[in-house]
Amino acid sequence: KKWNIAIVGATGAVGAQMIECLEERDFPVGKIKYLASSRSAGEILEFKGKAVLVEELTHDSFDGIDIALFSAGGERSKEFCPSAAKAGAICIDNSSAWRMDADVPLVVPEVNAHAIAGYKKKGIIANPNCSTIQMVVALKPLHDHAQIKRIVVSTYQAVSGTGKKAIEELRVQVGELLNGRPANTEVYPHQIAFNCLPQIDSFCDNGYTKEEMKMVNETRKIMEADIKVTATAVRIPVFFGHSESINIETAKEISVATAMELIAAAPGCELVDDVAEGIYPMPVDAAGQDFVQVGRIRKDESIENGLNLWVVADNIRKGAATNAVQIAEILIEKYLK
Ligand code: A2P
Ligand code: 11C
Repeated sequence: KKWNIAIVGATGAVGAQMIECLEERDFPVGKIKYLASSRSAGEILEFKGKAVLVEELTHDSFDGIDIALFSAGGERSKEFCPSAAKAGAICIDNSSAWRMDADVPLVVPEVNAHAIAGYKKKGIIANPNCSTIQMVVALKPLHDHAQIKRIVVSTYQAVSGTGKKAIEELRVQVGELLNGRPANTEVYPHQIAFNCLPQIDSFCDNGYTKEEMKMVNETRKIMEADIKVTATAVRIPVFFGHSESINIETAKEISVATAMELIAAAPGCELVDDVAEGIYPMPVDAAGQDFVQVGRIRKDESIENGLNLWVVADNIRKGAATNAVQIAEILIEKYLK
């Protein structure tokens, strides 16, 4: 059986990757529909070498669609997922719009694939924030073994997380500054080239950013555990691949050797940890890959049961598009056939 798919935000950074993931993974696509704003309507993109017209997203876009992959920003998801679901399309939404809704499952297949069953309530499945996805993929095997009590995480996030305009902003700023001209800033509140910004998204009343609070709340929902989480999210001038310095405190003791074995065997993880050889995860290596790379595993010697890890993944692939397509694969294999 083949499935009719809509990509909402097909012209965006994540939308383009969703298209590529469907092609690469040979997803059984019947009809494909590309949706974006009126600005891009009429553009021609491709699917498996065939031309596909980009259409304007409207409430009537979803007739005959089985699965709609949304990545056009939270406002569009809030407005259009209900219309898509009403028309019979199951929405897999990459925005933050529905993630914390109790009637919407928030899914990372390696961690809580069983939650997909909850799609029946609203016809929507939420794809977590990229920083959360890579963290829970790496921590799930450690939690199952030693029960994580607390997580302290600092992120080093690529500009592609903000979208295609931010990729362009970094590229242009680097050129301007290298040519002795001032950097023009539009997407970010400050220069991003040769800088780092301890602000991702806007600030909440508690002094944390929304991005930091997503890591707190989404992690607890996906892991289905009462884990304490505190986060600092930082934007750095890297194009693709988010990095994270993660400290965990566990209820039970866990040795570095056991942690390495668990990570090496865990679905979706790749152990990249041989410091004697200078081997550890880096965004330049993780970009273009689907594995979450984990390295620099070492004891936190300041507490009884603690570990430090360095975790890197392609934020557009596993952090967004790949995770969404994996959810769609499980949906058609387990629930829709
Ligand atoms: P468009 O290219 O027409 O603006 P990114 O995250 O890389 O910035 O991409 C955002 C995606 O969301 C793009 O595909 C963009 O389409 C789409 N989008 C933004 N605003 C709207 C809108 N009002 N209606 C439909 N799609 C939108
Ligand atoms: C970033 N994590 O890197 C963000 C992008 O909630 O889906 C994704 C925001 C989200 O800027």
